[in-house]
Amino acid sequence: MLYPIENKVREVKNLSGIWNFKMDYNNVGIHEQWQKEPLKDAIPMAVPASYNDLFTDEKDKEHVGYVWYEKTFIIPDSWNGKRIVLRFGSATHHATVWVDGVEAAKHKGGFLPFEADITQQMEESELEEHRVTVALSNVLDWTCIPCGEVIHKEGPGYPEGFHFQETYFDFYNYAGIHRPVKIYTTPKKYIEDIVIKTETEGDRAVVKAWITSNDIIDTVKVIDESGDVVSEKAPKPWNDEDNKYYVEIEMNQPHLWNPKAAYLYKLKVVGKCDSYTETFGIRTIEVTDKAFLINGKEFYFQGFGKHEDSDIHGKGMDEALNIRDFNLLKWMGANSFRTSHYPYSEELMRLADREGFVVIDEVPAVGMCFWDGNSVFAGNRVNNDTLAHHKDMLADMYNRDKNHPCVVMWSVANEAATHEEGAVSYFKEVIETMRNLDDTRPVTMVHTTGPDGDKVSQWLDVICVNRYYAWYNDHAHLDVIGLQLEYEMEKWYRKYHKPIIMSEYGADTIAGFHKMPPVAFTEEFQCMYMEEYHKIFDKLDYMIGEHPWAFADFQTKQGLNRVDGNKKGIFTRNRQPKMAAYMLKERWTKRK
Ligand code: GCB
Repeated sequence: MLYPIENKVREVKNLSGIWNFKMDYNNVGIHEQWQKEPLKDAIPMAVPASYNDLFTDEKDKEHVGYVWYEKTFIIPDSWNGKRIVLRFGSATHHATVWVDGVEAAKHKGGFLPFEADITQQMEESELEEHRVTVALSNVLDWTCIPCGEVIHKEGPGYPEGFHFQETYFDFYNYAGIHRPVKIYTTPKKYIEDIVIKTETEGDRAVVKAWITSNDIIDTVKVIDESGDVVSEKAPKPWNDEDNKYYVEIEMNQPHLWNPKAAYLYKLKVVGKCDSYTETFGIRTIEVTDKAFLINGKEFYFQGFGKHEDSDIHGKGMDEALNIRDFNLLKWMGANSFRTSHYPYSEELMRLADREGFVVIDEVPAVGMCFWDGNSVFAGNRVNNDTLAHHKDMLADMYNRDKNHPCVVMWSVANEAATHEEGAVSYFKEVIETMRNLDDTRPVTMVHTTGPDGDKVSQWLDVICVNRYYAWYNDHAHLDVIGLQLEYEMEKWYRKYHKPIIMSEYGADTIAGFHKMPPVAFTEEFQCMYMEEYHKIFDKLDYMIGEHPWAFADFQTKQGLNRVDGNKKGIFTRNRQPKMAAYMLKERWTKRK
């Protein structure tokens, strides 16, 4: 799916701003067809944003079920004769969209874009002003990812109708229209999709592009950063299929996209009516038994698992926050991050391309593991619908992010119960699906299960492990970390002979807490904790990366282990440094 851009033949209208909003406390709106009329008693709501933290009342913040959004828009006369598309960057988690009361789109999954072609409706409508209505549900069950369950409890100890949304992941289940809503135009004959792959040999590169278009494509140009057309070629029909074109463009001495030294080319596809310019980078990726190579050079991942999370906005896309985060990453010498635990906004991914951050792109498959020994893959939890949705989300993630040079690896899940028998066929299919979608990037999965129990890593290229020695077990005994870490990593390596990234390790730390000698939750302890890990990373040559958990403190559901959120951030939620930020800066800026 292409990102909406403006050019001489395409226009974009951004519907971000204040929308009408209504809580559907009793979840009756769908039945009563609220979309038929303008919402009654609506209140103002910001888009993009999570709605939860904008309220003052817990009933609103924690509501389980539907909320409704509405906005009016105008289609200018100058758009007559154009194709008109309504596009949501994301709506968390499940949305039905109506335009003037007529269903335009239905989408399941809260972290990827979807769109609706509303051309015909707009052409046939005589209304001056149109109304988009969205019914949005935050309910998670076992048919979607992330999985969840609405728990109902009754009996003498519970008020009538007592229920709540249970989640099995460690971030707050923010909901809302989290990313921009746009209406864009294309000519009626239009370019639908472009897939770009690059290959290099010596100081030459080949850029291959597959174009889906019902417009006749005349030419494809490669444009460098100074705006010069470095190459141009007419594409050929591809496989004699209608609407498909293919072109191969050779380039001499191309500039490579390198980590922290990005070089971005543009591929301009020019049709008879439409044109689209996609950004791409030229870089290679290779994985050996001990290394991850970008452009033939060993790459060591130093960076973070992050979250889209901030005060007030929740998971709402925030360009200022994205810039601040990237500046902090640069300041401390980080070169990479994982989109734990769901694909981040397109705007952030475009920024990562430009700033040269290396990204492990993760699908929202988080929470497929119970810590109490109960099974997730047997019985009536994960089922065929979950698998189908998981595969859909892989396809949507690939279709959205395929041309980003920043994406060097796909992560198909975080912390699934890969020790269970039922996980074997499930993940075999998930990993195969990812590989069938993309033959250019390695595939990983982030583990909690240890090497003895794991049954799926034979199909992965890189092993990612999350570990909290001396935190959740042997709490605060720093002297066990080195021994336990080395013992486990050796086991992983002996079993699979694949490179390993420590994709999470960390200790909750309250900014401003200090103690001598250090104790858990102090800033000193967080530094010492990570230093124990680093000694082992530096010793094992198959360790190819360290991503402390987490970049910044973030909101979670309430729990005995969480004092207003997860405090493992190296930065506070407000993006100010804890002591560990300086420790990591010292380590990462020295390491090259
Ligand atoms: C994990 C999860 C992450 C949690 C973290 C923690 O393994 O992947 O989502 O926030 O542990 O702090 O417990």
